[in-house]
Amino acid sequence: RQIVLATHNAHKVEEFHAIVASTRPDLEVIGYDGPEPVEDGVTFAENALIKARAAAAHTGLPALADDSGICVDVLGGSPGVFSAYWAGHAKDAVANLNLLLDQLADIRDPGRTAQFVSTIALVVPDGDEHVVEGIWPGRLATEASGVGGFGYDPIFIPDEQDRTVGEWSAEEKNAASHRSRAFRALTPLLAGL
Ligand code: ITT
Repeated sequence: RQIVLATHNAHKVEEFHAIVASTRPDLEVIGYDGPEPVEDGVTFAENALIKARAAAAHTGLPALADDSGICVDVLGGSPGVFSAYWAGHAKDAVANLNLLLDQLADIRDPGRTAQFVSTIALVVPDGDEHVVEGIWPGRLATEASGVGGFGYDPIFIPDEQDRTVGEWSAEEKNAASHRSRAFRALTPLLAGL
């Protein structure tokens, strides 16, 4: 069964391929290079639905989209839906995480708590729509470390861990991440596909 993955983020593509291969190897995940809709939702769920609806309409296939980000408690949940552009319009991951480190420069543990959130929308062309969420709680490190993953991974330390996700292998991240948690929540809804 084919399913289209509505993302232009190569890191998400790689992670979804690995997560789907280990849980639903019968699903064939197809990339999406059609028009990119304007993501003007104010929640992860709205943006995930905008992306999945556009891909389902364009391809005629069931479509998955992930809208995700990091939510820092002391910042009231920011960067949240603005995670990709936190330091400006260019999607500059290093500038984004450096700005976040600066914003938390005066905050010590236990005040550095944060969570990664992944919201996945599934849109089936006949009209069925589902939204699920995966949350990965942790805290922000005081400096970046590691070259694994992408985005804020080099400054995020999951609960009960002492290394940033930047220092984890892809397999370790995919077994524990917000994205894999969201995908697990989606599994029963994929059963009919
Ligand atoms: P698409 O919209 O094409 O899927 P995007 O990167 O623009 O790609 P989002 O709008 O969902 O996707 O922004 C997600 C941002 O949140 C991403 O650019 C990172 O800054 C951050 N993020 C999400 N998941 C992450 C992860 O697993 N590790 C590190 N940072 C992550």
